[in-house]
Amino acid sequence: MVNPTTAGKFIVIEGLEGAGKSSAIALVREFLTQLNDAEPVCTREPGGTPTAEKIRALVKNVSDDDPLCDEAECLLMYAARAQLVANVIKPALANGQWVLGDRHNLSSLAYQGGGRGLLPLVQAVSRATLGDFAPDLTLYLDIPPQLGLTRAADRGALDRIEQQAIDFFERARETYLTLANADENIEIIDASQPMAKVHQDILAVLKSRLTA
Ligand code: Z5A
Repeated sequence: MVNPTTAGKFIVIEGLEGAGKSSAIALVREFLTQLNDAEPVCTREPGGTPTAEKIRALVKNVSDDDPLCDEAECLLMYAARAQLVANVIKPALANGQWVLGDRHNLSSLAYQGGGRGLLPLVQAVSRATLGDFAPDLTLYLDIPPQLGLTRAADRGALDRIEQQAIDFFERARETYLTLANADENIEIIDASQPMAKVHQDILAVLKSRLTA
């Protein structure tokens, strides 16, 4: 069982760029607030604590004369996550609060594991830093990379990771789907649909998983 000693639950939204995580998070936040009569603690990854936010700035804006190697990128993602889990997520859950995460471990498995081809390293570091700690429910917003990147580009300049070649995102998506299909705590939402339909599907999952 996940988080056996806590009353709060950890809900995570995942997906490639442009999948619509921002509006999905607003919707889920509203749902959880009504469900529990209390706002969930909202986190984002990488980031969410002062130290983890410094790591976020580091991985997103790397200087050209000292490119970040893939292994360092992976370890920095886990350094940020370890801080967030220890100092924010676990204390909130232990306090009976619900936590709503913008990305979590599945992002590292998909991006660094699938995209960068570092799955054995990611799995080893994940085990070493998180043990069997995992979200109670993850909504994976599935979108073809080309469509997601077009949406993300319409929103503004792309960052370092967003500028990867399309096959990087194809591999990340494949990993997301493989892992989601093997885990009953991950629900796949078709995020290529119009936003109203995506939100309808999200609400249906939340109702059946959290209020049944
Ligand atoms: N990363 C990693 O590599 N490893 C890890 O372990 C972790 C993260 C945790 C974080 O960047 C980067 O770090 C991310 C993965 C990597 N990078 N990449 N590439 P971030 O936090 O800055 O960005 P993000 O996580 O990718 O999220 P975002 O950009 O804030 O959200 P989004 O889901 O990608 O997109 P959105 O803003 O919600 O939507 C994009 C646009 O599409 C927007 O204008 C919407 O109005 C529109 N949209 C959304 N849904 C629809 C539908 N259904 N129809 C039409 N238009 C829509």
